[in-house]
Amino acid sequence: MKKLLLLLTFCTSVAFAQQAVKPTNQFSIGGKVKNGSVITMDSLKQYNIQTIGDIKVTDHTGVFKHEDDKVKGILIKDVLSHTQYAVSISTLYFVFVAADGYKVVYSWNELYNTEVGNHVYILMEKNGVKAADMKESLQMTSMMDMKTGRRYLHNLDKVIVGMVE
Ligand SMILES: Nc1nc2c(c(=O)[nH]1)N[C@H]1C(S)=C(S)[C@@H](COP(=O)(O)O)O[C@H]1N2
Ligand SMILES: [Mo]
Repeated sequence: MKKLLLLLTFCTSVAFAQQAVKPTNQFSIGGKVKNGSVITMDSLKQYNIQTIGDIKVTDHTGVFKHEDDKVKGILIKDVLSHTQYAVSISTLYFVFVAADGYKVVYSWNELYNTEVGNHVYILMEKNGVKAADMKESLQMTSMMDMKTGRRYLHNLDKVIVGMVE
């Protein structure tokens, strides 16, 4: 019985543990695209870096976790602008996948056809630290979200373009 309890405790703690961070310094864009590509930390420097300001990060339930200051970033739709799609754009969605497997979704219309898309960034700097020196490496944020933690994705590894069937 004691052994069983120990095993159970172990299993639950593994299930709830946040995975160790794996810094990424590039991400791929693939899926329903005509031209797959790899975006490196270096190639991001060619884009317009905007001063975003401060962001209060909540957890997924809305409880305040921490604040990031002096945030600077690049609009994700600028980075995706070189990508050509193989299908009708209104059915498209983007799955942003982190190195630990955490995933967030945006639709094409959300990014290009609503105000939300004007505030979805890849962070290039926060709290005076450059992205290359952050443990979160390539990090994304959707500034207009109500619960900012949900789509505050650390260690972006790939973008998979999908289509609703
Ligand atoms: N790669 C990755 N990003 C992630 C998560 C994760 O597990 N892995 N958790 C998300 C959740 S649920 C929250 S609330 C925030 C928490 O941000 P913090 O870890 O910087 O406090 O990160 C988000 N981004
Ligand atoms: Mo969370």
